[in-house]
Amino acid sequence: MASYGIIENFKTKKNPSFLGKAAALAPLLNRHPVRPTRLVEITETHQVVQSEWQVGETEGRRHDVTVRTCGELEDLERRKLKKGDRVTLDFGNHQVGYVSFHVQATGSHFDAPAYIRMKFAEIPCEILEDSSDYHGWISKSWIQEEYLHLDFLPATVKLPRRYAFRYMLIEVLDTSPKYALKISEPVCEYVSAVEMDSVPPLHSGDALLDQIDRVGLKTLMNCTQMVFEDGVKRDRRLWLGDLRLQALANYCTFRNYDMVKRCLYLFAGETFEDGRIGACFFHEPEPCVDDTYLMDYALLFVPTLFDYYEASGDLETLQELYPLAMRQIDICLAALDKAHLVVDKGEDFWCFLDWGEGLNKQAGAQAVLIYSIHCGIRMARVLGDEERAASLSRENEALKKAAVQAFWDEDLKLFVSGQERQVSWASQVWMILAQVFDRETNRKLIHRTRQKNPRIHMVTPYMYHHYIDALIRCDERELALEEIKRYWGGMIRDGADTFWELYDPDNKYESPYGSCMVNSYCHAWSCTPSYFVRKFGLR
Ligand code: RAM
Repeated sequence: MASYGIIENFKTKKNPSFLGKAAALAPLLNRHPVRPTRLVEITETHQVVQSEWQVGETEGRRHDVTVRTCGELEDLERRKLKKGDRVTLDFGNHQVGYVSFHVQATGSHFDAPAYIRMKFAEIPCEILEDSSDYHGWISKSWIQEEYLHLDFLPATVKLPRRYAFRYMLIEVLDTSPKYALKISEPVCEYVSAVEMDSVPPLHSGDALLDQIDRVGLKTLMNCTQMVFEDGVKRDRRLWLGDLRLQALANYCTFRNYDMVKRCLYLFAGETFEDGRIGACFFHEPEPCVDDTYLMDYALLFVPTLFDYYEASGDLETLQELYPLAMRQIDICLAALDKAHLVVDKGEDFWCFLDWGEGLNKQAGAQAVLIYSIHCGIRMARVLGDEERAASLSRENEALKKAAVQAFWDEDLKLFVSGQERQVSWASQVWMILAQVFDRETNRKLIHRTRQKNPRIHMVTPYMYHHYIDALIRCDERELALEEIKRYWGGMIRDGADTFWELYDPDNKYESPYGSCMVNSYCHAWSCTPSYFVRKFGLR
Protein backbone atom coordinates (compact mmCIF):
# COMPACT_ATOMS: atom_id res chain seq x y z
CA MET A 1 0.00 0.00 0.00
CA ALA A 2 1.34 3.43 -0.94
CA SER A 3 2.43 5.20 2.26
CA TYR A 4 3.26 8.88 2.12
CA GLY A 5 1.85 12.19 3.30
CA ILE A 6 1.08 15.18 1.11
CA ILE A 7 -0.32 18.29 2.76
CA GLU A 8 -1.85 21.03 0.60
CA ASN A 9 -0.55 24.51 1.50
CA PHE A 10 1.91 22.99 3.94
CA LYS A 11 2.97 25.61 6.51
CA THR A 12 6.07 25.27 8.63
CA LYS A 13 7.83 27.12 11.42
CA LYS A 14 11.53 27.86 11.07
CA ASN A 15 14.03 28.50 13.81
CA PRO A 16 17.03 30.16 12.08
CA SER A 17 19.18 29.88 15.18
CA PHE A 18 18.70 26.10 15.33
CA LEU A 19 19.30 25.78 11.59
CA GLY A 20 22.45 27.86 12.04
CA LYS A 21 23.71 25.49 14.73
CA ALA A 22 23.03 22.52 12.46
CA ALA A 23 24.89 24.20 9.58
CA ALA A 24 27.90 24.93 11.78
CA LEU A 25 28.12 21.23 12.64
CA ALA A 26 28.24 20.07 9.00
CA PRO A 27 31.03 17.49 8.72
CA LEU A 28 33.91 17.36 6.30
CA LEU A 29 33.64 14.07 4.47
CA ASN A 30 36.62 11.71 4.37
CA ARG A 31 37.38 10.53 0.87
CA HIS A 32 39.55 7.73 -0.42
CA PRO A 33 39.84 5.83 -3.69
CA VAL A 34 38.61 2.24 -3.92
CA ARG A 35 39.42 0.08 -6.92
CA PRO A 36 37.59 -3.07 -8.03
CA THR A 37 39.10 -6.33 -6.84
CA ARG A 38 38.05 -8.57 -9.73
CA LEU A 39 35.76 -9.10 -12.71
CA VAL A 40 32.75 -11.27 -12.06
CA GLU A 41 29.98 -13.02 -13.86
CA ILE A 42 26.61 -12.94 -12.18
CA THR A 43 24.15 -15.55 -13.33
CA GLU A 44 20.79 -16.80 -12.24
CA THR A 45 20.61 -20.03 -10.29
CA HIS A 46 17.33 -21.77 -10.04
CA GLN A 47 18.03 -23.55 -6.83
CA VAL A 48 19.42 -21.76 -3.82
CA VAL A 49 21.85 -24.05 -2.04
CA GLN A 50 22.52 -22.39 1.28
CA SER A 51 25.07 -24.87 2.48
CA GLU A 52 27.43 -23.88 -0.33
CA TRP A 53 27.76 -20.48 1.22
CA GLN A 54 30.31 -19.97 3.91
CA VAL A 55 30.63 -17.06 6.27
CA GLY A 56 33.44 -14.75 5.19
CA GLU A 57 33.69 -15.83 1.58
CA THR A 58 32.94 -13.51 -1.27
CA GLU A 59 31.92 -16.33 -3.56
CA GLY A 60 28.51 -17.66 -2.90
CA ARG A 61 24.88 -17.69 -3.67
CA ARG A 62 22.97 -14.59 -2.93
CA HIS A 63 19.23 -14.63 -3.36
CA ASP A 64 18.97 -16.75 -6.47
CA VAL A 65 22.14 -15.77 -8.27
CA THR A 66 25.69 -17.04 -8.44
CA VAL A 67 28.72 -14.75 -8.42
CA ARG A 68 31.76 -16.22 -10.15
CA THR A 69 35.20 -14.69 -10.69
CA CYS A 70 35.90 -14.36 -14.42
CA GLY A 71 39.03 -12.23 -14.46
CA GLU A 72 41.47 -10.03 -12.65
CA LEU A 73 41.21 -6.27 -12.81
CA GLU A 74 44.24 -6.21 -15.17
CA ASP A 75 42.21 -8.24 -17.68
CA LEU A 76 39.77 -5.36 -18.08
CA GLU A 77 42.01 -3.24 -20.33
CA ARG A 78 42.74 -6.23 -22.56
CA ARG A 79 39.06 -6.71 -23.38
CA LYS A 80 37.73 -5.25 -26.61
CA LEU A 81 34.09 -4.56 -25.94
CA LYS A 82 31.65 -4.55 -28.84
CA LYS A 83 27.88 -4.23 -29.07
CA GLY A 84 26.22 -6.50 -26.52
CA ASP A 85 29.35 -7.11 -24.44
CA ARG A 86 29.15 -6.63 -20.69
CA VAL A 87 31.63 -6.44 -17.91
CA THR A 88 30.82 -6.54 -14.20
CA LEU A 89 33.29 -5.10 -11.69
CA ASP A 90 33.33 -6.20 -8.06
CA PHE A 91 34.53 -3.47 -5.68
CA GLY A 92 35.11 -6.05 -2.93
CA ASN A 93 32.61 -4.67 -0.41
CA HIS A 94 29.73 -2.22 -0.24
CA GLN A 95 30.84 1.29 -1.30
CA VAL A 96 29.31 4.76 -1.27
CA GLY A 97 30.87 7.26 -3.61
CA TYR A 98 31.61 8.79 -6.96
CA VAL A 99 32.69 6.63 -9.88
CA SER A 100 34.96 7.41 -12.78
CA PHE A 101 36.67 5.36 -15.49
CA HIS A 102 38.57 5.84 -18.71
CA VAL A 103 37.26 4.80 -22.14
CA GLN A 104 39.13 4.60 -25.41
CA ALA A 105 38.28 3.36 -28.88
CA THR A 106 40.26 0.67 -30.64
CA GLY A 107 39.88 -0.21 -34.34
CA SER A 108 40.04 1.79 -37.55
CA HIS A 109 37.87 4.85 -36.82
CA PHE A 110 35.65 6.17 -34.08
CA ASP A 111 32.86 7.01 -36.56
CA ALA A 112 29.77 6.94 -34.31
CA PRO A 113 29.16 7.76 -30.65
CA ALA A 114 29.60 4.96 -28.16
CA TYR A 115 26.44 4.12 -26.28
CA ILE A 116 26.75 2.41 -22.90
CA ARG A 117 24.58 1.37 -19.99
CA MET A 118 25.78 1.22 -16.40
CA LYS A 119 24.10 -0.43 -13.48
CA PHE A 120 25.14 -0.25 -9.85
CA ALA A 121 24.10 -2.99 -7.47
CA GLU A 122 24.25 -3.29 -3.70
CA ILE A 123 23.52 -7.00 -3.97
CA PRO A 124 24.30 -9.17 -7.00
CA CYS A 125 20.74 -9.91 -8.11
CA GLU A 126 20.17 -6.22 -8.87
CA ILE A 127 22.55 -6.60 -11.83
CA LEU A 128 20.19 -9.08 -13.49
CA GLU A 129 16.94 -7.28 -12.74
CA ASP A 130 15.15 -5.56 -15.60
CA SER A 131 14.11 -2.05 -14.56
CA SER A 132 11.21 -2.11 -17.01
CA ASP A 133 9.63 -4.75 -14.77
CA TYR A 134 9.41 -2.26 -11.90
CA HIS A 135 5.86 -1.09 -11.19
CA GLY A 136 6.09 -0.14 -7.50
CA TRP A 137 4.70 3.00 -5.90
CA ILE A 138 7.92 4.79 -5.04
CA SER A 139 9.99 6.34 -7.78
CA LYS A 140 11.79 4.17 -10.28
CA SER A 141 14.50 6.85 -10.27
CA TRP A 142 16.03 5.12 -7.23
CA ILE A 143 17.20 2.28 -9.46
CA GLN A 144 20.87 3.00 -10.06
CA GLU A 145 21.05 2.74 -13.82
CA GLU A 146 22.49 5.15 -16.40
CA TYR A 147 22.56 5.35 -20.18
CA LEU A 148 25.35 7.38 -21.67
CA HIS A 149 26.45 8.56 -25.13
CA LEU A 150 30.16 9.21 -25.56
CA ASP A 151 30.72 11.56 -28.52
CA PHE A 152 34.48 11.80 -28.30
CA LEU A 153 37.06 9.24 -27.25
CA PRO A 154 39.32 8.83 -25.41
CA ALA A 155 37.42 10.22 -22.48
CA THR A 156 37.34 10.02 -18.73
CA VAL A 157 33.79 9.40 -17.60
CA LYS A 158 33.03 10.97 -14.23
CA LEU A 159 29.52 10.15 -13.17
CA PRO A 160 27.87 13.03 -11.31
CA ARG A 161 25.66 10.97 -8.97
CA ARG A 162 26.79 9.31 -5.77
CA TYR A 163 26.17 5.56 -5.89
CA ALA A 164 25.74 2.87 -3.25
CA PHE A 165 27.03 -0.40 -4.61
CA ARG A 166 29.44 -3.27 -4.62
CA TYR A 167 28.96 -4.38 -8.23
CA MET A 168 29.08 -2.19 -11.32
CA LEU A 169 27.96 -3.39 -14.72
CA ILE A 170 29.08 -1.70 -17.93
CA GLU A 171 27.23 -2.87 -21.00
CA VAL A 172 28.05 -1.71 -24.50
CA LEU A 173 24.76 -0.96 -26.23
CA ASP A 174 26.47 0.06 -29.46
CA THR A 175 29.75 1.14 -31.02
CA SER A 176 30.03 0.75 -34.81
CA PRO A 177 31.47 -1.98 -37.03
CA LYS A 178 34.72 0.05 -37.13
CA TYR A 179 35.67 0.13 -33.45
CA ALA A 180 35.44 -1.47 -30.03
CA LEU A 181 35.83 0.00 -26.54
CA LYS A 182 38.57 -0.44 -23.99
CA ILE A 183 37.83 0.47 -20.42
CA SER A 184 40.46 1.18 -17.79
CA GLU A 185 41.13 2.82 -14.42
CA PRO A 186 37.73 2.32 -12.81
CA VAL A 187 37.69 3.88 -9.38
CA CYS A 188 35.20 4.84 -6.71
CA GLU A 189 35.92 7.83 -4.50
CA TYR A 190 34.49 6.50 -1.24
CA VAL A 191 32.89 9.08 1.09
CA SER A 192 31.85 9.00 4.74
CA ALA A 193 31.96 11.35 7.71
CA VAL A 194 33.57 8.70 9.92
CA GLU A 195 36.53 6.30 9.72
CA MET A 196 36.51 2.58 10.45
CA ASP A 197 39.94 2.82 12.09
CA SER A 198 38.45 4.85 14.92
CA VAL A 199 36.54 1.83 16.25
CA PRO A 200 38.38 -1.00 18.02
CA PRO A 201 37.44 -4.42 16.60
CA LEU A 202 35.17 -6.56 18.77
CA HIS A 203 37.06 -9.86 19.38
CA SER A 204 34.15 -11.52 21.17
CA GLY A 205 35.50 -15.02 20.72
CA ASP A 206 32.57 -15.81 18.43
CA ALA A 207 33.41 -15.45 14.73
CA LEU A 208 29.81 -14.92 13.64
CA LEU A 209 29.20 -12.25 16.26
CA ASP A 210 32.39 -10.43 15.28
CA GLN A 211 31.26 -10.53 11.70
CA ILE A 212 27.79 -9.25 12.56
CA ASP A 213 29.43 -6.38 14.42
CA ARG A 214 31.74 -5.60 11.47
CA VAL A 215 28.88 -5.59 9.00
CA GLY A 216 26.87 -3.38 11.38
CA LEU A 217 29.77 -0.91 11.64
CA LYS A 218 30.18 -0.82 7.89
CA THR A 219 26.43 -0.19 7.51
CA LEU A 220 26.54 2.69 9.95
CA MET A 221 29.74 4.14 8.50
CA ASN A 222 28.38 4.10 4.96
CA CYS A 223 25.19 5.86 6.07
CA THR A 224 27.04 8.53 8.06
CA GLN A 225 27.27 11.24 5.45
CA MET A 226 26.33 14.95 5.70
CA VAL A 227 23.58 13.68 8.00
CA PHE A 228 22.72 10.20 9.25
CA GLU A 229 21.12 8.96 6.03
CA ASP A 230 18.57 6.16 6.35
CA GLY A 231 19.92 4.32 3.34
CA VAL A 232 22.59 5.39 0.89
CA LYS A 233 20.86 4.07 -2.20
CA ARG A 234 17.44 5.25 -0.97
CA ASP A 235 16.08 7.60 0.62
CA ARG A 236 19.43 9.28 1.32
CA ARG A 237 17.93 11.51 4.02
CA LEU A 238 17.15 11.84 7.69
CA TRP A 239 14.26 9.94 9.24
CA LEU A 240 13.65 10.36 12.93
CA GLY A 241 13.10 6.72 13.85
CA ASP A 242 16.23 5.77 11.94
CA LEU A 243 18.23 8.60 13.55
CA ARG A 244 17.43 7.28 17.00
CA LEU A 245 18.92 3.86 16.29
CA GLN A 246 21.90 5.24 14.38
CA ALA A 247 22.66 7.52 17.30
CA LEU A 248 22.54 4.62 19.78
CA ALA A 249 24.96 2.54 17.74
CA ASN A 250 27.14 5.59 17.12
CA TYR A 251 27.63 6.23 20.87
CA CYS A 252 29.37 2.89 21.34
CA THR A 253 31.28 2.91 18.04
CA PHE A 254 32.25 6.04 16.07
CA ARG A 255 31.22 8.41 18.88
CA ASN A 256 30.45 11.25 16.51
CA TYR A 257 28.33 13.31 18.93
CA ASP A 258 28.30 16.34 16.64
CA MET A 259 26.54 14.36 13.94
CA VAL A 260 23.69 13.48 16.31
CA LYS A 261 23.53 17.06 17.54
CA ARG A 262 23.40 18.38 13.97
CA CYS A 263 20.52 16.04 13.13
CA LEU A 264 18.59 17.02 16.27
CA TYR A 265 18.97 20.71 15.41
CA LEU A 266 17.88 20.09 11.83
CA PHE A 267 14.64 18.45 12.98
CA ALA A 268 14.14 21.26 15.48
CA GLY A 269 15.08 23.94 12.93
CA GLU A 270 11.97 23.50 10.83
CA THR A 271 8.80 21.90 12.16
CA PHE A 272 5.14 21.84 11.24
CA GLU A 273 3.47 25.16 12.05
CA ASP A 274 2.00 23.79 15.30
CA GLY A 275 5.38 22.53 16.49
CA ARG A 276 5.03 18.91 15.41
CA ILE A 277 8.35 17.45 14.29
CA GLY A 278 8.32 15.96 10.80
CA ALA A 279 9.09 12.29 10.30
CA CYS A 280 11.66 13.08 7.68
CA PHE A 281 14.01 15.93 6.82
CA PHE A 282 15.76 16.95 3.59
CA HIS A 283 19.15 18.49 4.28
CA GLU A 284 19.87 19.53 0.70
CA PRO A 285 19.78 21.59 -1.42
CA GLU A 286 18.27 23.62 1.43
CA PRO A 287 17.24 22.26 4.84
CA CYS A 288 13.55 21.52 4.66
CA VAL A 289 11.08 19.42 6.65
CA ASP A 290 8.98 16.88 4.74
CA ASP A 291 5.18 17.13 5.02
CA THR A 292 4.97 13.67 6.61
CA TYR A 293 4.07 13.35 10.27
CA LEU A 294 4.41 9.98 11.99
CA MET A 295 3.25 9.97 15.58
CA ASP A 296 5.78 7.44 16.83
CA TYR A 297 8.71 9.10 15.05
CA ALA A 298 7.83 12.55 16.46
CA LEU A 299 7.58 11.09 19.97
CA LEU A 300 10.91 9.33 19.59
CA PHE A 301 12.52 12.76 19.44
CA VAL A 302 12.22 12.63 23.25
CA PRO A 303 14.42 9.53 23.82
CA THR A 304 16.72 10.57 20.96
CA LEU A 305 17.42 13.86 22.72
CA PHE A 306 17.76 12.24 26.13
CA ASP A 307 20.07 9.46 24.87
CA TYR A 308 22.19 12.18 23.29
CA TYR A 309 22.40 14.05 26.58
CA GLU A 310 23.29 10.88 28.49
CA ALA A 311 25.99 9.91 25.99
CA SER A 312 27.54 13.35 25.52
CA GLY A 313 26.73 15.22 28.74
CA ASP A 314 25.66 18.21 26.60
CA LEU A 315 23.24 19.86 29.01
CA GLU A 316 22.93 23.03 26.95
CA THR A 317 21.40 21.18 24.00
CA LEU A 318 19.08 19.27 26.32
CA GLN A 319 17.88 22.55 27.82
CA GLU A 320 17.44 24.22 24.47
CA LEU A 321 15.49 21.39 22.83
CA TYR A 322 13.52 20.33 25.91
CA PRO A 323 10.46 22.52 25.15
CA LEU A 324 10.18 21.07 21.66
CA ALA A 325 10.48 17.52 23.01
CA MET A 326 7.71 18.22 25.53
CA ARG A 327 5.59 19.74 22.77
CA GLN A 328 5.61 16.38 20.96
CA ILE A 329 4.14 14.70 24.04
CA ASP A 330 1.59 17.45 24.65
CA ILE A 331 0.33 17.30 21.07
CA CYS A 332 -0.30 13.55 21.38
CA LEU A 333 -1.93 13.88 24.81
CA ALA A 334 -4.29 16.56 23.48
CA ALA A 335 -5.40 14.22 20.69
CA LEU A 336 -6.40 11.27 22.94
CA ASP A 337 -10.02 10.15 23.00
CA LYS A 338 -12.24 10.18 26.08
CA ALA A 339 -11.00 6.77 27.17
CA HIS A 340 -7.43 8.09 27.20
CA LEU A 341 -6.56 6.16 24.08
CA VAL A 342 -4.68 7.08 20.92
CA VAL A 343 -7.24 7.36 18.12
CA ASP A 344 -6.80 4.67 15.47
CA LYS A 345 -6.30 6.35 12.09
CA GLY A 346 -6.55 3.12 10.16
CA GLU A 347 -4.53 2.42 7.04
CA ASP A 348 -3.14 5.95 6.67
CA PHE A 349 0.57 6.60 7.13
CA TRP A 350 0.12 8.19 10.59
CA CYS A 351 2.36 5.98 12.71
CA PHE A 352 5.13 3.71 11.48
CA LEU A 353 6.22 0.90 13.88
CA ASP A 354 7.07 -1.53 11.07
CA TRP A 355 6.33 -2.31 7.42
CA GLY A 356 4.30 -5.46 8.19
CA GLU A 357 1.36 -5.79 5.79
CA GLY A 358 -1.93 -4.89 7.51
CA LEU A 359 -0.31 -3.97 10.85
CA ASN A 360 -2.76 -2.07 13.08
CA LYS A 361 -0.91 0.74 14.85
CA GLN A 362 -3.26 1.82 17.65
CA ALA A 363 -1.85 -0.23 20.55
CA GLY A 364 1.74 0.27 19.40
CA ALA A 365 1.23 4.04 19.15
CA GLN A 366 -0.20 4.14 22.68
CA ALA A 367 2.85 2.21 23.90
CA VAL A 368 5.31 4.54 22.14
CA LEU A 369 3.57 7.46 23.83
CA ILE A 370 3.96 5.84 27.26
CA TYR A 371 7.59 4.93 26.47
CA SER A 372 8.42 8.49 25.43
CA ILE A 373 6.71 9.95 28.48
CA HIS A 374 8.86 7.73 30.75
CA CYS A 375 11.83 9.33 29.11
CA GLY A 376 10.25 12.79 29.32
CA ILE A 377 9.91 12.32 33.08
CA ARG A 378 13.61 11.55 33.45
CA MET A 379 14.45 14.53 31.28
CA ALA A 380 12.25 16.86 33.33
CA ARG A 381 13.93 15.65 36.53
CA VAL A 382 17.43 16.29 35.14
CA LEU A 383 16.33 19.84 34.33
CA GLY A 384 14.69 20.33 37.73
CA ASP A 385 11.22 20.68 36.24
CA GLU A 386 9.49 18.73 39.04
CA GLU A 387 6.03 20.02 38.19
CA ARG A 388 6.31 18.64 34.68
CA ALA A 389 7.72 15.34 35.94
CA ALA A 390 4.77 14.94 38.31
CA SER A 391 2.12 15.75 35.71
CA LEU A 392 3.72 13.39 33.20
CA SER A 393 3.79 10.61 35.81
CA ARG A 394 0.06 11.06 36.39
CA GLU A 395 -0.58 11.02 32.64
CA ASN A 396 1.41 7.83 32.26
CA GLU A 397 -0.52 5.99 34.94
CA ALA A 398 -3.76 6.93 33.19
CA LEU A 399 -2.39 5.91 29.80
CA LYS A 400 -1.23 2.53 31.10
CA LYS A 401 -4.54 1.83 32.76
CA ALA A 402 -6.42 2.75 29.60
CA ALA A 403 -4.06 0.56 27.54
CA VAL A 404 -4.68 -2.50 29.69
CA GLN A 405 -8.41 -1.91 29.72
CA ALA A 406 -8.72 -1.48 25.97
CA PHE A 407 -5.97 -3.67 24.55
CA TRP A 408 -5.24 -6.52 26.97
CA ASP A 409 -7.11 -9.68 26.05
CA GLU A 410 -7.37 -11.80 29.17
CA ASP A 411 -8.23 -14.97 27.23
CA LEU A 412 -5.35 -14.70 24.82
CA LYS A 413 -3.09 -13.10 27.42
CA LEU A 414 -1.80 -10.86 24.65
CA PHE A 415 -2.37 -7.26 23.58
CA VAL A 416 -4.77 -6.65 20.71
CA SER A 417 -5.02 -3.52 18.58
CA GLY A 418 -7.73 -1.60 16.75
CA GLN A 419 -11.36 -2.39 16.07
CA GLU A 420 -10.35 -5.73 14.56
CA ARG A 421 -8.55 -6.66 17.82
CA GLN A 422 -5.47 -7.60 15.88
CA VAL A 423 -2.63 -9.50 17.53
CA SER A 424 0.79 -8.49 16.26
CA TRP A 425 4.40 -8.80 17.38
CA ALA A 426 4.76 -5.00 17.29
CA SER A 427 1.99 -4.40 19.84
CA GLN A 428 3.50 -6.89 22.36
CA VAL A 429 7.05 -5.61 21.94
CA TRP A 430 6.13 -1.95 22.34
CA MET A 431 3.91 -2.64 25.36
CA ILE A 432 6.87 -4.40 26.97
CA LEU A 433 9.13 -1.44 26.22
CA ALA A 434 6.47 0.86 27.67
CA GLN A 435 6.61 -1.20 30.90
CA VAL A 436 2.86 -1.38 31.13
CA PHE A 437 3.41 -4.53 33.23
CA ASP A 438 6.17 -5.49 35.63
CA ARG A 439 9.30 -7.29 34.44
CA GLU A 440 8.16 -10.83 35.24
CA THR A 441 4.80 -10.38 33.50
CA ASN A 442 6.63 -8.90 30.54
CA ARG A 443 8.97 -11.90 30.44
CA LYS A 444 6.01 -14.25 30.28
CA LEU A 445 4.47 -12.06 27.59
CA ILE A 446 7.50 -12.17 25.33
CA HIS A 447 7.69 -15.97 25.67
CA ARG A 448 3.97 -16.29 24.94
CA THR A 449 4.41 -14.09 21.87
CA ARG A 450 7.24 -16.29 20.63
CA GLN A 451 5.21 -19.39 21.21
CA LYS A 452 2.03 -18.07 19.52
CA ASN A 453 4.02 -16.33 16.77
CA PRO A 454 1.31 -13.89 15.64
CA ARG A 455 0.66 -13.80 11.90
CA ILE A 456 1.42 -10.06 11.77
CA HIS A 457 5.12 -10.56 12.31
CA MET A 458 8.17 -8.28 12.18
CA VAL A 459 9.74 -7.52 8.81
CA THR A 460 12.30 -4.79 9.41
CA PRO A 461 15.53 -4.76 11.38
CA TYR A 462 14.04 -1.59 12.91
CA MET A 463 11.26 -3.60 14.54
CA TYR A 464 13.68 -6.40 15.37
CA HIS A 465 15.80 -3.86 17.23
CA HIS A 466 12.87 -3.16 19.51
CA TYR A 467 12.25 -6.87 19.96
CA ILE A 468 15.88 -7.42 21.04
CA ASP A 469 15.62 -4.41 23.33
CA ALA A 470 12.47 -5.92 24.86
CA LEU A 471 14.24 -9.25 25.44
CA ILE A 472 17.10 -7.50 27.21
CA ARG A 473 14.67 -5.55 29.39
CA CYS A 474 13.04 -8.88 30.30
CA ASP A 475 16.44 -10.20 31.42
CA GLU A 476 16.56 -12.57 28.46
CA ARG A 477 20.07 -11.72 27.32
CA GLU A 478 20.96 -15.18 26.08
CA LEU A 479 17.85 -15.31 23.98
CA ALA A 480 18.56 -11.79 22.70
CA LEU A 481 21.98 -12.95 21.53
CA GLU A 482 20.52 -16.06 19.92
CA GLU A 483 17.97 -13.95 18.05
CA ILE A 484 20.63 -11.48 16.89
CA LYS A 485 22.62 -14.39 15.48
CA ARG A 486 19.57 -15.92 13.85
CA TYR A 487 18.22 -12.74 12.25
CA TRP A 488 21.29 -10.64 11.42
CA GLY A 489 23.36 -13.80 10.95
CA GLY A 490 20.68 -14.90 8.48
CA MET A 491 21.29 -11.78 6.41
CA ILE A 492 25.01 -12.53 6.42
CA ARG A 493 24.34 -16.11 5.35
CA ASP A 494 22.23 -14.65 2.55
CA GLY A 495 25.18 -12.60 1.40
CA ALA A 496 24.89 -9.23 3.16
CA ASP A 497 27.99 -7.00 3.03
CA THR A 498 25.95 -4.36 4.85
CA PHE A 499 22.61 -4.89 6.60
CA TRP A 500 19.35 -4.42 4.79
CA GLU A 501 16.27 -2.27 5.12
CA LEU A 502 13.99 -5.28 5.24
CA TYR A 503 14.63 -8.88 6.04
CA ASP A 504 12.01 -11.50 6.45
CA PRO A 505 13.69 -14.91 6.69
CA ASP A 506 10.45 -16.48 5.44
CA ASN A 507 10.06 -14.20 2.44
CA LYS A 508 13.30 -12.99 0.92
CA TYR A 509 11.38 -10.87 -1.59
CA GLU A 510 9.49 -8.85 1.02
CA SER A 511 9.04 -5.22 0.00
CA PRO A 512 6.59 -2.52 1.08
CA TYR A 513 7.17 -0.76 -2.25
CA GLY A 514 5.72 -3.27 -4.65
CA SER A 515 9.12 -4.64 -5.68
CA CYS A 516 12.38 -5.35 -3.91
CA MET A 517 14.24 -3.65 -6.82
CA VAL A 518 14.03 -0.42 -4.82
CA ASN A 519 14.70 -1.96 -1.40
CA SER A 520 17.77 -0.55 0.28
CA TYR A 521 20.60 -2.95 1.16
CA CYS A 522 22.68 -0.64 3.30
CA HIS A 523 20.14 0.73 5.72
CA ALA A 524 21.38 2.18 8.96
CA TRP A 525 18.45 1.20 11.16
CA SER A 526 19.76 -2.33 10.87
CA CYS A 527 23.17 -1.56 12.39
CA THR A 528 22.18 -1.99 16.04
CA PRO A 529 23.65 -5.43 16.81
CA SER A 530 26.85 -3.41 17.33
CA TYR A 531 24.98 -1.39 19.94
CA PHE A 532 23.59 -4.45 21.74
CA VAL A 533 26.83 -6.36 21.69
CA ARG A 534 29.02 -3.45 22.75
CA LYS A 535 26.67 -1.74 25.19
CA PHE A 536 25.39 -4.83 26.99
CA GLY A 537 28.45 -7.00 26.46
CA LEU A 538 26.34 -9.79 24.91
CA ARG A 539 28.54 -12.84 24.26
C1 RAM B 1 11.24 4.28 4.47
C2 RAM B 1 12.67 4.22 4.87
C3 RAM B 1 12.99 4.90 6.17
C4 RAM B 1 11.88 4.77 7.16
C5 RAM B 1 10.57 5.19 6.59
C6 RAM B 1 9.40 5.10 7.53
O1 RAM B 1 11.07 5.30 3.56
O2 RAM B 1 12.98 2.89 4.91
O3 RAM B 1 14.16 4.34 6.68
O4 RAM B 1 12.14 5.48 8.32
O5 RAM B 1 10.30 4.36 5.50
